[in-house]
Amino acid sequence: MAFAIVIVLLVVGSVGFHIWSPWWLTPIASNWGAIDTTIDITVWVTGFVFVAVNLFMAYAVYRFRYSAKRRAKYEPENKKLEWWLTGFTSLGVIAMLAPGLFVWADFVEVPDEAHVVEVTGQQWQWGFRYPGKDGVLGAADPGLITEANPFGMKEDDPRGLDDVLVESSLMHLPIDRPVKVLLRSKDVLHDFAVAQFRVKMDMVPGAVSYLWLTPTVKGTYDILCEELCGVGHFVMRGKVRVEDSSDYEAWLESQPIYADLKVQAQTNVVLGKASYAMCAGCHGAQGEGNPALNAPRLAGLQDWYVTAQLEHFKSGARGSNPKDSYGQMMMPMASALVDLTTMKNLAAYIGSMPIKTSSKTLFGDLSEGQALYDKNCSVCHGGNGAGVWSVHAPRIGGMDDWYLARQLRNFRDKVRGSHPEDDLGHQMALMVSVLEDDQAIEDVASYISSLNVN
Ligand code: HEC
Ligand code: HEC
Ligand SMILES: [Cu+2]
Repeated sequence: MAFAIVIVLLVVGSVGFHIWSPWWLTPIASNWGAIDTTIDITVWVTGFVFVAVNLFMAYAVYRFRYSAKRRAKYEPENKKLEWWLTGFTSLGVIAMLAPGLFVWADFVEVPDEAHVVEVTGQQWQWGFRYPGKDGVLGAADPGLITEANPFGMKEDDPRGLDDVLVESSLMHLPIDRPVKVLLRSKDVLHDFAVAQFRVKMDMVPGAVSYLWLTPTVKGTYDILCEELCGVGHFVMRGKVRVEDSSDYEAWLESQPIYADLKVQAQTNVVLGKASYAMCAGCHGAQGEGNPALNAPRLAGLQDWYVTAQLEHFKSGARGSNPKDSYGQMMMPMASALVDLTTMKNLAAYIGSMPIKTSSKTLFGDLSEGQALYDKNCSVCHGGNGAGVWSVHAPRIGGMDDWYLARQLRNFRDKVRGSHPEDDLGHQMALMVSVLEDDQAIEDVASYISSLNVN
């Protein structure tokens, strides 16, 4: 009897939990309402079967409970009942699967008027490529990827020259226009998923997969990677903004195209050296840094990292936090740099500075620090801290321990990496959570600083 009541409570509880659950589908923002319908059908079919089977079981437990007066009757075959059960089960299975086939047929058949956008996935970032005026993407190949050519563009393909290359995790889409999203991975398996669009698709290295949709509601939605792709999988986050056609066109117009980027990739170290005069007062003539002025060593930093930081200081993505007093010293310096070319020249000069070892100011436990570093940091920053370009992690090995510790505290305290445009800083801030206290920060900073990068 008690058992029968428990089963009934289980059914009532499950149905109640389903109705009052806070975890519902996100509001839909695309044309894929049909996908919700298939999910609803599945919930109705499985829900009905769940309730019916369990209530029947409760009834049977109660109705045929033990009684000394009753004898069991053995009845192995019941043709009629079996026909009914087989029929009902088949109907249920067909009801669950058939609608999905129709939706899938739509999902793989892209309307002719769809415009094309390419999404690239890599450990652990998103990138986007728009075809430009000609409406056609140029040929690209992951084998051609270098620091100067992060999208692996085929140089001699004229169709690629006007391609818009977006190296940020914010994707833009115009509202109410069908779009075919081409999916390309630069390294391992990833999966592009936007819950509000009800779409997801694997990205397979060596292949181009795709999906299509029509965004129907303006707003900004999360892009998640839904394929375990290494230690940084959980920080592989992007956003997609659905906006009016005019806003979208204006944004697209303001983005650099491949032909421009190709020119900018040619840097001039001599011009960079001349601009460096205004930096030397704080960072030292050789980029050796100056602890008294809180200015870190720059010699050893990679040019791509320096350019990115200067852009961030200029835009306020780094340094604008009211608690970031040191970053605020740097902001006006970056603002004085007129354009990206100036920054790239400066970065090229800084990248050419000879690396020196820094002096020791912290005395953390090196073996503790090494254990922390090898386990949590080396995948991105490299075993010896030299930095890894493909994941945008800069050189930290051999750099000033006081500066490293300060940055780690800044990441932890959300002084750095919390600005919405600072994707990489945000990624790093999530990584710092493994360092439990100031002691751990001191240990790991001491260890990193002791690494010999040369
Ligand atoms: C008034 C002193 C001052 C001047 C002048 C100055 N900086 Fe800085 N810079 C700083 C300080 C302080 C920091 C550290 C910010 C922090 O702790 O977040 C910094 C940080 C940086 C960083 C970030 C380093 C890293 O590892 O992330 C770069 C790159 C940089 N400066 C480049 C330059 C360049 C290039 C110039 C010349 C255009 C320049 N700085 C001029 C004070 C200065
Ligand atoms: C998922 C890859 C990843 C992992 C793992 C990672 N980092 Fe980073 N780290 C980055 C990236 C990317 C940046 C550059 C952030 C930026 O561009 O603003 C960075 C920046 C830093 C900086 C600032 C360097 C400077 O010159 O200002 C320090 C210090 C740092 N990381 C230390 C660590 C430590 C210590 C660990 C281990 C606890 C770690 N990182 C783990 C990706 C990673
Ligand atoms: Cu991924």
